[in-house]
Amino acid sequence: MSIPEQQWAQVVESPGSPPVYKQIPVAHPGPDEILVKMHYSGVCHTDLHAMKGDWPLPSKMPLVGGHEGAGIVVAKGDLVADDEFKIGDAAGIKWLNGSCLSCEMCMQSDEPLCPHAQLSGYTVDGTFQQYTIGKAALASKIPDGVPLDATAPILCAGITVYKGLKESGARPGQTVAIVGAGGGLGSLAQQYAKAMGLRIIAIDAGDEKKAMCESLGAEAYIDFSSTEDVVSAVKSATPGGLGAHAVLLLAVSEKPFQQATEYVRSHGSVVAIGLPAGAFLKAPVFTTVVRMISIKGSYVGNRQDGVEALDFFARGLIKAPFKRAPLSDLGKIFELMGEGKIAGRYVLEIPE
Ligand code: 8ID
Ligand code: ZN
Repeated sequence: MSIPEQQWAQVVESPGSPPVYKQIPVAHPGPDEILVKMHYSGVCHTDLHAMKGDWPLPSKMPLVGGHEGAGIVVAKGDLVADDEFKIGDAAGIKWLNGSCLSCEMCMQSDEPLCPHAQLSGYTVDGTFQQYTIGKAALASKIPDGVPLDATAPILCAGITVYKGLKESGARPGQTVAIVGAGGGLGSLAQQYAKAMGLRIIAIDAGDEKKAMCESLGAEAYIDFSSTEDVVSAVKSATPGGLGAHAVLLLAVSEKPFQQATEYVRSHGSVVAIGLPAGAFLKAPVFTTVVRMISIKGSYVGNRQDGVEALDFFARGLIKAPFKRAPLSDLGKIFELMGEGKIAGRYVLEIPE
């Protein structure tokens, strides 16, 4: 397999400037790394945060973004055994590109919390290019026979919401309110929630997202842009009007992060996953205590969460809509995403 010296990539030159589609050199994998020829990459709202530079976490610049990459291994370092990855294997590059595997966090399978974690499309170049490098230990094995385009969004959105649902502690038959249900994470959250036997209240805006949420399994759709009292609307959509057993916060705006404890059921949990810039979680101490509400964050997933989320998908339980577009369209997709106009996920076709 011949690997070129140069490749097409979307490059953000400085924070806040749109990506530039241009040729850059192909990198060579280190001893513990694989080089993956990208076939598809999902576009996550995290990539837009990275472009804007709106998080309190410095990124590399210039930056090739992207962290939902599905493709084929075309080269690997000497330390990568064949039972890890062989040339020709399908592989996924995720947000967690690499971690030290020896710190306390890594030792207890909290790799995303490793202080030395390397992040695809943030601290190292990501999947908006033809050839991406990943540490073999953290790259995902993609199960045989699954389509690589639909697999791409599983690699961040799918794993993240699957982990978030587990962290919520919600049990089969209970109700989860999904805030930002019409977006990339939200569309997958509904499918995972359904597969896990949960009942779903979807919260987002507009009729296109309403239709999508209803087709994905939501029992109720609450349009935050036209509903005067979202809190009462969520409560009245739950059995007994007691509120949702769990709330998954996936929105990229602060308000729902302040509001969720008002419609979560007593002894329920609020799981923050979305990362709106500069936002704060806020809840009254009194009601949080006397209603025994848990508020927690959830951040991507560990290696086993990845295996499990991909397995749900490979078994045909997860079918979320996505739109395909060429890699050259990334700038336009960022604009639509910033305006909240994307129902589901965009998946970029990486040129051969
Ligand atoms: O590990 C993590 N915690 C993790 C992993 C991946 C992504 C966190 N994220 C973060 C992203 O960085 C981003 O901040 O999750 C957030 C959502 O990512 P996404 O699903 O890729 O974004 P999207 O497709 O743009 O969807 C966001 C949805 O939120 C809705 C929008 O209409 C859109 O459909 N929304 C907004 I903005 N305000 C809302 C509100 N008040 C709302 N929905 C309900 N109520
Ligand atoms: Zn992501």
